Amino acid sequence: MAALWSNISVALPPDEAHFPLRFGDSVDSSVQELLRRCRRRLYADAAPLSQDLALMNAQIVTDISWEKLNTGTWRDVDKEWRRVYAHGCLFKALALCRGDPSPESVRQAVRTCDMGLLMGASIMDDVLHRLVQILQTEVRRATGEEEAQTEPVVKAKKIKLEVPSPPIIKQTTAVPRMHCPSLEHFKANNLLTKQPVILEGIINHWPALSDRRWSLDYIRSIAGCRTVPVEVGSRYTDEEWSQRLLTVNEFIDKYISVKVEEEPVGYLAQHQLFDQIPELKEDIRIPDYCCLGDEDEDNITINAWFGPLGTVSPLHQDPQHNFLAQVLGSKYIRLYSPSESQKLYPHESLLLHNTSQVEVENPDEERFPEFADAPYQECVLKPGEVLFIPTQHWHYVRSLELSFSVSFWWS
Ligand SMILES: O=C(O)CCC(=O)C(=O)O
Repeated sequence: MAALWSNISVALPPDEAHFPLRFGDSVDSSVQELLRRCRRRLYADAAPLSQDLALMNAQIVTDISWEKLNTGTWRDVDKEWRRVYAHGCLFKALALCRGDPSPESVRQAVRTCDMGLLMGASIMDDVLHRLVQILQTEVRRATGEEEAQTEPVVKAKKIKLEVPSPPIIKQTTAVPRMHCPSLEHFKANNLLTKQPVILEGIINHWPALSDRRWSLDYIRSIAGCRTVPVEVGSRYTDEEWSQRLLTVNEFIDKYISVKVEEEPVGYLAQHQLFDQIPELKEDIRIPDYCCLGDEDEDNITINAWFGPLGTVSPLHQDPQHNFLAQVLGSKYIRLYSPSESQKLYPHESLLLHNTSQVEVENPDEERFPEFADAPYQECVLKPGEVLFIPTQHWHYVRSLELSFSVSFWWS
């Protein structure tokens, strides 16, 4: 474990004088003083009592700043308090790893870094990213040792995937398919005309589909100990829908490795996942066709959609073009042109105005009589296939089995 601290030290400024702690006036001077104390202890000796105090100070900073982050709307949260929170998480994670930390303390430190990454602002050239990578390597090493020491046992929860027969797609409604069209062909026939299409053969070279093929075991090994927000509930329009913070391992154990009817559906639908866990981002590539857009690569939003059989994204539309790439499992997708919006009965509220009130596969014909008249296209998207969803096209998505998709929103 001494090796762990020396690896961590390399990621930190060499001494107190090079460790910046500057905050705006909105941050109380007592909190700034606490942060200075955390810094002092970091470069002082590693005696247990000193570390207990370091942990206590850091905990007070995270508690106070957490209150500030959770008051009012997120938009109005003062960025300085997000910086304070990130610093608090940094000092807390460091205090947890000082001396001879137990594997559980290191796991807790990973969780603390993730909280800082999710809720805090980026600080000190992304120090939390660098720290979490070092800690993750340690968790993997410790987990490997633990597994080697335990007798092999039959895994408690066997993955039970019930694959229903996929819906039959009629020729008249099927989304057309193309194999590796040229950029010019795609631009003329799909982008400019806003026509959906399934692109085949364009992501087979992704490591996620070849030499680092994504599977539950692979995802556990890369991201198992990381804490991520998970959507709980069958769809985001339901009253009881909520978000929870879980590690990827907890998410898999609770929502994926069980029979779907026994548990509420959990969906890891995340805009930040690939920034939070760059190792996963290395397994995918931005489709070349995105270069036809007006914006540069940094403005492309990459989303992860990881969940069990039965996740549903209600019929909705988004303000950008979308390449929805299927990596694991398959999904049933229904598309409606924006010109059909009236027949799709969008919610009245501003917040949900981009979402239809209709349950696509079980519509209430009395409340939504015109829905049945809206023409649509549909498909079953399989691993290695990419669906182009033009901007504002309504889309409904249901996973037919354990599934991981990656979407790219671009303009
Ligand atoms: O895969 C899903 O469940 C939803 C995908 C989606 O809505 C999107 O990429 O915009």
